[in-house]
Amino acid sequence: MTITVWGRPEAVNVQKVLWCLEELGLDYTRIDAGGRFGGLDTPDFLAMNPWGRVPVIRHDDFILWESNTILRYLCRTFKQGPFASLTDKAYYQADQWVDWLATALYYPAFRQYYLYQTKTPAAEKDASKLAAYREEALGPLRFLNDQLATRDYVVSQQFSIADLLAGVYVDRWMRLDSEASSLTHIARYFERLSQREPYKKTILAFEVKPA
Ligand SMILES: N[C@@H](CCC(=O)N[C@@H](CS)C(=O)NCC(=O)O)C(=O)O
Repeated sequence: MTITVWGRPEAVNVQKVLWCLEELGLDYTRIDAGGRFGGLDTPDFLAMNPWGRVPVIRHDDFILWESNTILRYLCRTFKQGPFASLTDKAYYQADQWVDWLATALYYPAFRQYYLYQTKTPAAEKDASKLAAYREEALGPLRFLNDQLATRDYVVSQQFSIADLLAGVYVDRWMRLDSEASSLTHIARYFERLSQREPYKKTILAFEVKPA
């Protein structure tokens, strides 16, 4: 059995997949692709993902792209580690949060704030624009904060694939926003995740700072 992942290790969507593989305790090979490594427009890469984005995963001869689909595939194919006792209902409850995190929190609200913070040089940052993006991101972040007031992980007391999205976004929030800790349940959740070796290795090991 071989698993190969194409993607640069600091990219949000790639990190979710690498973190998942580490949680599952699977061996895999990662190949640099995208960003400064390029390679997304070659015929070989486009044959795997015609949309030309990372991550892409190959499990033996099975190829998949779209990070959240990859997470669903991995946790259902390899029912081990934190997914060892996953029931169908628990899976769908987690998947509901995957969709919410991807569509209500990340696109476009949090992504807009995150990209502006990390890509726009300090001297070019417009304070009112930054404040408006931040306010937009705070809507779903406050909702997530309330959810985390009564449980250790996004869905329940059990780690799930929803945490693989939330954990990556929360990492950016905590490291980019000077007042991030005011969302106290998110801050505690970040501390909790930060104890996990797979999180340290695939998320915390990479620098995140405002441009
Ligand atoms: N919806 C896709 C988004 C894929 C995507 O946009 N990936 C980014 C990296 S996070 C990418 O390939 N950017 C071009 C590049 O890295 O050169 C997913 O979740 O996999």
